[in-house]
Amino acid sequence: MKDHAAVKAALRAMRIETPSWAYGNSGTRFKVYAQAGVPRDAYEKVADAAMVHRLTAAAPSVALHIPWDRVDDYADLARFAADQGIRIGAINPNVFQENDYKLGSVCHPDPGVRRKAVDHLLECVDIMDATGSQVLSLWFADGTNYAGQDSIAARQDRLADALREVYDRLGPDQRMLVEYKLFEPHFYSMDVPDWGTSYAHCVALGDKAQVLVDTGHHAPGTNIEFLVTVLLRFGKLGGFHFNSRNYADDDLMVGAADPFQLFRIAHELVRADAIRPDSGVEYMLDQCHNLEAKVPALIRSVLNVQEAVAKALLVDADALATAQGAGDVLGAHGVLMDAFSTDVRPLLAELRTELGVDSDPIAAYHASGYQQQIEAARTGGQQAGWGA
Ligand code: PSV
Ligand code: MN
Repeated sequence: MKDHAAVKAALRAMRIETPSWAYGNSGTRFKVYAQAGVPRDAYEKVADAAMVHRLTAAAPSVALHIPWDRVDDYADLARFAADQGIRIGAINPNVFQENDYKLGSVCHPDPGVRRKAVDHLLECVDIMDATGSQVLSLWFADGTNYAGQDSIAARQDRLADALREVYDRLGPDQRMLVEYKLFEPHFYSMDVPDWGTSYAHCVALGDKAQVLVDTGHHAPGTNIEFLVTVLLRFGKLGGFHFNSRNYADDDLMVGAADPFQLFRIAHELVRADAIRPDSGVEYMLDQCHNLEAKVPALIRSVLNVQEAVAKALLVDADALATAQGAGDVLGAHGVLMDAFSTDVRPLLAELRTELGVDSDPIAAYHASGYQQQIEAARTGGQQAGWGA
């Protein structure tokens, strides 16, 4: 087992980004349940994200989704974030919520719609410039529902052209991450359905393009730690959208459905020394809290990631290598399971005390009065969300 000081040092450095949209109302296609105190604009979302960071000391940035988080002055929003002790993280363009995008965005058969979509992506690079963000996080809802509906090949060409134009606009310190998703909203073909498609486009584009792995975007049974390992090997793992799923893209709290899977992914990340903030791998959450209160759910999610990573950091790498080299199947598996079975909560509590935050951030949230404060203050106006 690694010594605890080294484990704590690695965890102290690790950064987890929360998504602005997880602070808003969400639900399913059947119903969005509104919650009291939900933010009404990007500033209130940033304030909530800052609260998560104040209590965890581990979530110093918040991702924006445009136009959900449109403001008049992005530099001002970035200043507000800095005043609150956090910064603006990835910028996520939204090219899926307008009627024009029914048949796609950058892959749409109509060049006029493609132009509109690419212009929005370029606008998001301007927002990166204004906020200091270094990550453009791309996800395309593009795809088709029926065989023959459109040319799969032509759509790939259109995708490549659009990505190229946006890639060429990126500054020297900016990157684009290309997220894939097996299905939804389309059910016959998606234009970026898997990590192979994303990887191939990123390789063609160059070093500033990398793959984003959303843990909810795979076929059931996919070995996510395997593809993470391959992407790491080729320097093409740009980051994660962490969440957990039981069925499809459930967007439940990370580590809730399958903590062992999260640990297995974390083990590969630790092995590749990719937990460091300068590793180039972005640790972002992408979740929807349909039933549970948003801010404590995001705190819980940050803690869940830390628990998985702490266990992965505890893996005895020497013992594992020895057992693997000797072909000791049960011994090697046992080394991993020993780490997974360790209760890391005392170690994390100790770390938090050293960092000057409460050893139990969720209890600290409930004791803080913040929830009552936002519920009292955020009345009137339009709550952020998917139509509550
Ligand atoms: C798509 O399902 C996705 O994972 C993308 O990252 C979007 O930006 C996000 O969800 C919207 O909630
Ligand atoms: Mn995602």
